[in-house]
Amino acid sequence: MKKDHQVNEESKNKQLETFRARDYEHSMTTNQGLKISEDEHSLKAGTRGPTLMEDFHFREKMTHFDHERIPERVVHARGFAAHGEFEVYESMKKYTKAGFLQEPGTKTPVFTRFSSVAGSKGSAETVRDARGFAVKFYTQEGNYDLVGNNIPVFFIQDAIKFPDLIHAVKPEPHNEMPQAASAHDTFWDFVANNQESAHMVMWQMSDRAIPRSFRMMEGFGVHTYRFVNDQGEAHFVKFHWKPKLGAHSLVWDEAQKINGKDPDFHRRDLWESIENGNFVEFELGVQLLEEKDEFKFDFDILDPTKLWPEEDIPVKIIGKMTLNRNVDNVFAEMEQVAFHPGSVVPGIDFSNDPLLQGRLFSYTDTQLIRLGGPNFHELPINRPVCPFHNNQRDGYGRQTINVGQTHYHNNSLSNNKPDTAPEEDGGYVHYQEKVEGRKVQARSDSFKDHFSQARLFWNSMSDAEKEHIIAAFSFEIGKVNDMNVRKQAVDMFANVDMNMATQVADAVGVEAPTDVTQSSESKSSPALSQENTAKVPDTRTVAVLIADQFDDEALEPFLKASLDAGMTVNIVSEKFGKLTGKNGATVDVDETLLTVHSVLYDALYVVGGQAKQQQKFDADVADFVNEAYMHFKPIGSAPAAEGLMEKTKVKPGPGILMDLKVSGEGEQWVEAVAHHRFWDRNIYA
Ligand code: HDD
Repeated sequence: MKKDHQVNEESKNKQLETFRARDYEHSMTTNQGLKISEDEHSLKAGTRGPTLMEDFHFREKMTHFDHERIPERVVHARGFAAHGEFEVYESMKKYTKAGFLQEPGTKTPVFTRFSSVAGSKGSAETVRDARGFAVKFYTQEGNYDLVGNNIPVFFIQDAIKFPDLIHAVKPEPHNEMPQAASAHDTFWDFVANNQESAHMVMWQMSDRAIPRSFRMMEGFGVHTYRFVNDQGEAHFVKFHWKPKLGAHSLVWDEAQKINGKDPDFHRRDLWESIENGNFVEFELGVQLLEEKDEFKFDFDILDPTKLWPEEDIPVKIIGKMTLNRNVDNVFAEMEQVAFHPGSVVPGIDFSNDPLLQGRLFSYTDTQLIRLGGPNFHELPINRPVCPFHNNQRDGYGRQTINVGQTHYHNNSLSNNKPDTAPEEDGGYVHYQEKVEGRKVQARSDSFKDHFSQARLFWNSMSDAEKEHIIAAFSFEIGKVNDMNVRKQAVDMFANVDMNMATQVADAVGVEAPTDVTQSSESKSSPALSQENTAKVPDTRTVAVLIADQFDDEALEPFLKASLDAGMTVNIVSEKFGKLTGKNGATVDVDETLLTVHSVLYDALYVVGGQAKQQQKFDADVADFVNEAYMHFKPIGSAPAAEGLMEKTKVKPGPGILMDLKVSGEGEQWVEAVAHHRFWDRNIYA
């Protein structure tokens, strides 16, 4: 029986529709369907008397409310998700029999959740942290979950250490501080005493850990997986998601301020992009390795603290994911979605990476407590779009009414149904890797080099990225109270780069490392630097700082060029309402200098004008501009804003477009915005 993989990408949406309830179209009832006549006053013995037990509506409403929280995810509690589809560009038939990867053009519904790792459910979003990147593909052969991060390596090599890592990074147990931050004693104590973390910590201290947007970060499956084709031949594979908008980051000072100005910055960005029709695109890439090449590298391909340099093993782009639909209900969809790296389809298999092996246990286990029992697969968001049948029964919240006398296998009463499927009919058969070995609790010697790739990463960074890493180490280790832990952490990173560690030592007040040998790795991988990423103006946010009697001749062509290039423009003034230009053009104010802040925008255009409170307006605009300047952002100013600009710190230099009167497509402006940040601006001059 051949399956049709040309799935309608709407299949998941259609399935979800059968569960949607539009309460707002109906009268109120109890959960038993009884119409309710009163929802303001509980049933009392007299208007001033006690509430009566028989008020079943009060009891039901209150009981439900009392139980409406579930445990947050033990990690990745703070996140946001969207629906979309995945489309194949190139058949992977040669490598895998996975049905959804066979034919170019095949579309599969997906649900993708991005998250930060350490913070709790209500934490701010632009913290320094890895970001989760979990994709559920609803294929015709069952759900396939690619549960990755925006960093291609991990802190530890063996899953048994995961509880230790997470205990160390989460708020400290005696005072529950700090929230959503790795800048504290226990994290750095863990790092210094578990040096396998070196490579990932380098990424964590880099700009990668403060992404500008969920839409502007890469995703990685991290582990080595296997593709298996219909001949039973296997390739090792690593998965990559490449954002069409490129990988871009915030500045640390900006990230911290955003956490106050808009703690929902990343989810708002994702939500609004989709609402505005700016659908979010990531291309899926694979690195493929023949089995015979398993031992060809100077690292172990099973070690999750190692990446495969793209220059050595190219990333083949095989398809594209487009996120194009926001959820209807955050709890029902995002909170109840259950990902699991063990959810695979025929043609995708595991490797012996000991981190992956442990994850295969942990995810179902965590859902049992988080979602309250073994039937979480029946929740609408988790249901496969293909049928599912087995002899599993009962348990809390069971919804399926399994009909029939038998629920065991083998049986004769039901003709041995549901029966297993042979491989040729789509039955999953584990890859028959030959394994030999003694039962030992040990780490392979091939996993013991912790610093070469940490240095490869360092070697690959631009000067600006290196500066940011040194500043991040200085901040984080500077927040550690125990001087001994500070010293251990600094010493550890002298293995990566002595000069870097010496600068950090100086900043955090410990002695420079002496007895440490820096890694001799001399290679670099240009693909690891965000300097080499895609730079486009699309969806960049621009604030226009403006008041009445503005220069309409400057504004109009500017707006046109910016909007044509796909930017989102906000008119920001001292108060809401309409502004009128010198020549009579009018413009509506979108935000005020009170409701928004410089850190919430990618770029500024200063137009100025006559404000009601001119002095205050000028001072607020100067603050706005100065922040953007210190955050290396593109700033343009209209000729009439010259006086206003003189009140700011801004000096001519990279990304500063004074007297900007856009004409035509405004190439210079568009290019500046696409450039993202001008790191070569000397902000202290
Ligand atoms: Fe994990 C959640 C990614 C190692 C145990 N993990 C979780 C999520 C992501 C990752 C993206 C959030 C899924 C969602 O949005 O619901 N985890 C990773 C990556 C890892 C990794 C890329 C290393 C390569 N994780 C890892 C290990 C263990 C776990 C080694 C335990 C052995 N992870 C969990 C968990 C979570 C989880 C406790 C918490 C909530 C959940 O699973 O559903 O089971």
